[in-house]
Amino acid sequence: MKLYYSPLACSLADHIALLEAGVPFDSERVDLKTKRMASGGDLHDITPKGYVPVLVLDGGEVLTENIAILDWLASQYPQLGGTGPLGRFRVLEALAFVSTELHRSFKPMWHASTDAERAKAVRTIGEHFDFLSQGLATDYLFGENPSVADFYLFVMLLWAEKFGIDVSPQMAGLRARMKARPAVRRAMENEGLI
Ligand SMILES: N[C@@H](CCC(=O)N[C@@H](CS)C(=O)NCC(=O)O)C(=O)O
Repeated sequence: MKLYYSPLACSLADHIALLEAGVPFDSERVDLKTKRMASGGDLHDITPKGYVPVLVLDGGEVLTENIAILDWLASQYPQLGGTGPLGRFRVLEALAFVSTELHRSFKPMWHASTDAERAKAVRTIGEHFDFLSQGLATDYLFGENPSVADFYLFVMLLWAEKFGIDVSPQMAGLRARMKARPAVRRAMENEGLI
């Protein structure tokens, strides 16, 4: 398997998942502005979508879209997924929320935008984190072990930290617990974040 990633991009969730699973994999860094890969190639040669994450499977199939990649990883390494009859769907529900609500809300923070757009984004992001905090009584979203949804949420919590957005004690606690995990430290070291 080979993961194409960019430091602190949403592909960090997949990077963490692979290291948490403890499986061998290759990875290659991509410059998102130029689409140049560390080896010198162009990301468009791997996928015409031109964004990360991209996971190339051992059979050569190219998998894109974070929800699909993370769900596929959880299907291969069940310790990264949910449990019980609705387990997979609760994790997918959380992945979709993180992707289509939280991740999308950060766009004005990363791209050219007005002060008003950024202020609105900060409010919306805060509401989404508060929603996830409600009733969160366990260390991670689905119990005492993290799932792929926690890995994606963690990236959003790192983005909140980067942009100085306050989060609830529950979200701050989840972020701190994630940061303390050896696989998370390794992923962040590999990406040059620590
Ligand atoms: N729909 C994609 C979006 C992924 C995405 O937004 N990737 C960002 C990094 S977090 C990216 O590569 N942006 C560069 C670009 O779109 O040119 C997914 O859910 O995987």
